[in-house]
Amino acid sequence: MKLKLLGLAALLLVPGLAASAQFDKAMAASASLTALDPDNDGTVDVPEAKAAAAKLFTKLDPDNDGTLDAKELSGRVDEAGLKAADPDNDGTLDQKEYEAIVEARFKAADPDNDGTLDDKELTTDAGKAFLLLVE
Ligand SMILES: [Ca+2]
Ligand SMILES: [Ca+2]
Ligand SMILES: [Ca+2]
Repeated sequence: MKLKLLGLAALLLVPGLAASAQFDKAMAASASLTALDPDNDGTVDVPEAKAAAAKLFTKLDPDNDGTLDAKELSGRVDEAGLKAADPDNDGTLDQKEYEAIVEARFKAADPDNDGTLDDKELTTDAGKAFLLLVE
């Protein structure tokens, strides 16, 4: 059910770029990219990143209290990162705070600034840091 929803959201949000070059790119995509790219255009855009992050957030939050503490984050966000992303300073991240880190890492991993991450961008250090939060 969730997957269906994600697909629908992607359909609504992705502009009609139906180039065969993109299809080729998608065919050569890594497993990470494939999982993050429900619309199969060969790149991860912000809505796709947020959808994946929301899914992982739920998975990381077994006590279901709507926040992630350092233990639940298990190294995905280090102590300094947690502090920086936690303005209310309660030692946990709620989904919005988590999303903010995802967006920051997305931007850091997108040096060409086209608003999408391709397979190559995902393999950089910044790309890997981003992947930690979404898969
Ligand atoms: Ca995509
Ligand atoms: Ca929790
Ligand atoms: Ca890019």
